[in-house]
Amino acid sequence: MALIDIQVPDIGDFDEVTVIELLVKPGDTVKAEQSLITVESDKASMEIPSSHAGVVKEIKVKLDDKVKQGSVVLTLEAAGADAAVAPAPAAVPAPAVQQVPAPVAAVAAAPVAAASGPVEVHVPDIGDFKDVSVIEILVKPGDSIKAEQSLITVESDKASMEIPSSAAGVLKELKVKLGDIVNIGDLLAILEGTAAPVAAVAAPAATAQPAAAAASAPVAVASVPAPVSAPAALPAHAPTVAPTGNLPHASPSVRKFARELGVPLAEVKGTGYKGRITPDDVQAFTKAVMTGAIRTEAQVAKAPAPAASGGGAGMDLLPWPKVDFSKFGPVERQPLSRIKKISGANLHRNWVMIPHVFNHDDADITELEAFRVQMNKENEKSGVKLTMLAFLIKASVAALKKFPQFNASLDGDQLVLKQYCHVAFAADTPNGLVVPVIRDADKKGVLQISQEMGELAKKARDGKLSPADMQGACFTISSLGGIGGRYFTPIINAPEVAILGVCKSQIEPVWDGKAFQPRLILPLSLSWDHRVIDGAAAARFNAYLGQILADFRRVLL
Ligand code: CAO
Repeated sequence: MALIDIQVPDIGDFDEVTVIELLVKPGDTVKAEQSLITVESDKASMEIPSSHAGVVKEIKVKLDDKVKQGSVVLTLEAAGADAAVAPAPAAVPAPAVQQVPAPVAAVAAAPVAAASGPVEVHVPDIGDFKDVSVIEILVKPGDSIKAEQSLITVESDKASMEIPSSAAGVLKELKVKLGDIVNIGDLLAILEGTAAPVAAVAAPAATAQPAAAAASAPVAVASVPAPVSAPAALPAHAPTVAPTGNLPHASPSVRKFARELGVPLAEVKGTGYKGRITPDDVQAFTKAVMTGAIRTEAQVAKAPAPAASGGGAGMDLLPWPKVDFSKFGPVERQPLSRIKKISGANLHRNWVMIPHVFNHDDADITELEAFRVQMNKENEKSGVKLTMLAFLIKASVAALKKFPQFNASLDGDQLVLKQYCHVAFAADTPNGLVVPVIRDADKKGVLQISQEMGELAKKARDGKLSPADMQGACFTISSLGGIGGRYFTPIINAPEVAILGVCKSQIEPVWDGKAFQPRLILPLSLSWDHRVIDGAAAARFNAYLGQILADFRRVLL
């Protein structure tokens, strides 16, 4: 198998063109004359075909590279008969657009216009291209046209090109419309006014270009096989779709304009003929990005993952710091537990999406704790221990009944007020945090709640909670009372709208109007969703909770 360098063939007067699309990748099997890359000048885009069949070994160009005749595009491992001719890459077929003259050349070749009166502008020599479609009209009657200004864009199955005016003047009449098929010599437009002889504007170097191109490119365009499917270079794919490696449907000047502005054309919705992207589309896209109405895919990719399935705030945060901790000392890596991964994602979403506010308060539980201790002494033999958390659940139920907006969830623009009262409690387990639910806590006594809590806490520690054990909560309590601390700010367990954090009670001096009394004070921390709950309601909720805990008889009221 011989390795062949596939080079850019004679592309006429195009000195240097930009690689705008790679159509193959290493490992691809290509046929002779199959398009390998698309290149673009400021007036035309064209595909560069392979001179041989074989397997692509290495691509030698990348996007935005400038190439010209003789530049190596890729290395091919030639197949079959091609291998035999491998050493002779000179037999490069002409690129699809090879015989399309540079527009300037076309200007030069056009008849010289009269200095005044109507001037006819015809389709210049566009090489071997026959029956090309008008895909874009770039001017309208009444426009002042400069010599060499592009009038229309035409497209063959391999290239699109802009056809310039051979004279200056005011456009009186356009003789073609979108979708028309045109050929060399067809009347394109009539100008009047200050017509300028084209000889004055034609680039002399370009004058001989069509002929030179034709001469240096004996392989006729006709020998380039028609593409198997839709035109490969300019597919009319939905512009909103992520880039697929195909070019968006836009003329070279529009693409140049987009490049200058840094607009990703693949994301622009074309409103032109057959979905083509117009300069206005590029401008509208730029404006929309600048005003924040839309984000480019690059911006979206840089932003963190959406916080919830319903979309989320894409915050342009800095990437997470990557630190090689071993530089600073020995480390050990442990994978996160399944629970930590799941709860972490939920906590993150809830923290980011819910506007949390925190209220802290104190409850005097002196009498309640004395009652609890006494009850536990009396019921020692029952095996069920009354816990402070069970009292807190029962007290919360009373507060939820009094302030129904705490027993609610947001659903779009609606508040779902729940007629039931399931209360969850956070349980610390060796594998991470879980949140089992006491169902219908409003229908249960503190003893039953204590018992169920004990069972659920055990199940949690044993990793045996079922999904049903952790669903349907209206409100959650997170108690660190058995551990310590004063106050904290628990994260709301969405779609609930509030969570109560409880810390360790301790004896504190409380002024009774005459003297300081030693009282058992329980610190309460309420986190609430400000979209649903107001600060005053939160303060009332906490105060009411405090009153109940101070005198549990109020639960009966
Ligand atoms: N103040 C002072 N002491 C308290 C107290 C409080 N608020 N709450 C409990 N205690 C005491 C109990 O009386 C008990 O003491 P005794 O053994 O002398 O009776 C001791 O602390 C241990 O209580 P406990 O923690 O076993 O029981 P509990 O009912 O208070 O809590 C459970 C059960 C499952 C909630 C708890 O084990 C737990 O997992 N807590 C951690 C929850 C958590 O991680 N929250 C943070 C989540 S982040 O939002």
